[in-house]
Amino acid sequence: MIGPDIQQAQSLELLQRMLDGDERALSKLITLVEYSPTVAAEIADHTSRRAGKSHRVGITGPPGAGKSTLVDALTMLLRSAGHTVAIMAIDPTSPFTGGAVLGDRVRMQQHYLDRGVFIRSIATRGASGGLSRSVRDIANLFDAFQKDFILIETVGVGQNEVDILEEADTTIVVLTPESGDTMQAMKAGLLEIADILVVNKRDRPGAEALMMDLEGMLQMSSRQGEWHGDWEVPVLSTQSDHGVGIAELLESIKQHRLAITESGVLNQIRQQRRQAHFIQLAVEEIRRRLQIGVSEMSGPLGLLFSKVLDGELSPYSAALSLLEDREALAAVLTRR
Ligand SMILES: Nc1nc2c(ncn2[C@@H]2O[C@H](COP(=O)(O)OP(=O)(O)O)[C@@H](O)[C@H]2O)c(=O)[nH]1
Ligand SMILES: [Mg+2]
Repeated sequence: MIGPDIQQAQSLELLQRMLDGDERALSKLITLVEYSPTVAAEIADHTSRRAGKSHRVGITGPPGAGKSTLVDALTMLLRSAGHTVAIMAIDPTSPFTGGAVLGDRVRMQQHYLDRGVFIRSIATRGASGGLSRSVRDIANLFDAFQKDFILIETVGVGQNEVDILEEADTTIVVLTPESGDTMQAMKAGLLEIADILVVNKRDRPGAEALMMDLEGMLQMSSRQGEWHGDWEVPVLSTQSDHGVGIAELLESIKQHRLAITESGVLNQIRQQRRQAHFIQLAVEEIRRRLQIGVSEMSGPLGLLFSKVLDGELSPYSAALSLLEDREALAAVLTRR
């Protein structure tokens, strides 16, 4: 067990080395940040001042749709255009999908030899303080490290994915002509969050029909709103394992970035993200302090809380009177 002071000194030293361009320091820092929200908090001021340059691209879609293959092809193209890339692969810890991850690793191995690419897997389980917390903090590290593009590949389709994709500036939803995908993605609300729709495996039968279905769904969907500016979601097709359609995809990503930058939407989503993050952290901290206060059962809060336990006060009115009782509230909030 390392003491908190040593840990803090260590993380600040690693941070300095990382900011000087040391990839090994970046790697160690990611591990620290992933497992310790405290470390993440300690370095956050330093990283957030330097963040904002990277473009964050989220790639989601059902397992087997070809997300990893697509990320791979996109990375090669980005590298050949001289951009630096960081890849965050959300690793499922489920035994059912474990095999696919191994395949991803082998394929992505080629990029490990390339210093312009940094690859990191993030476990879906074990991340302290939640997966979205880790993704956000690690993306900020990549950003501070001045990567041009951060590609975030999620595992599948679900609420977890939607939460993670809050971090993305551009969200790509990958589907295939294979049956079942589309309905599942629709149910998970993926069409609502897509900035670019990709039909991968266009060499397979049904690709054209799927593209037309998607076009139709987009026309009917309610997603056109101020949030997305006047960006029109394109439906593209790719054959990722042969690099087909990837140049068009990259062009579309760049156009989306340009559109949201010029319309001010990028700035707006980044501010909303910071606001949501601020509220979330404040609420978590207040909850933590309140919990300590409640468990100690002393002072004005203890008095109030014992009335709740006895049934003399309902939790409703106790909660409201706590907020109106300055003394009790101060006793809670100033606790550490
Ligand atoms: N036929 C065909 N197969 C593809 C294409 N893209 C990827 N694949 C294959 O689909 C399988 C799943 O791909 P993967 O990238 O691991 O999917 P992920 O689970 O979404 O990350 C792999 O065997 C790929 O080689 C494509 O465009 N056409
Ligand atoms: Mg994958």
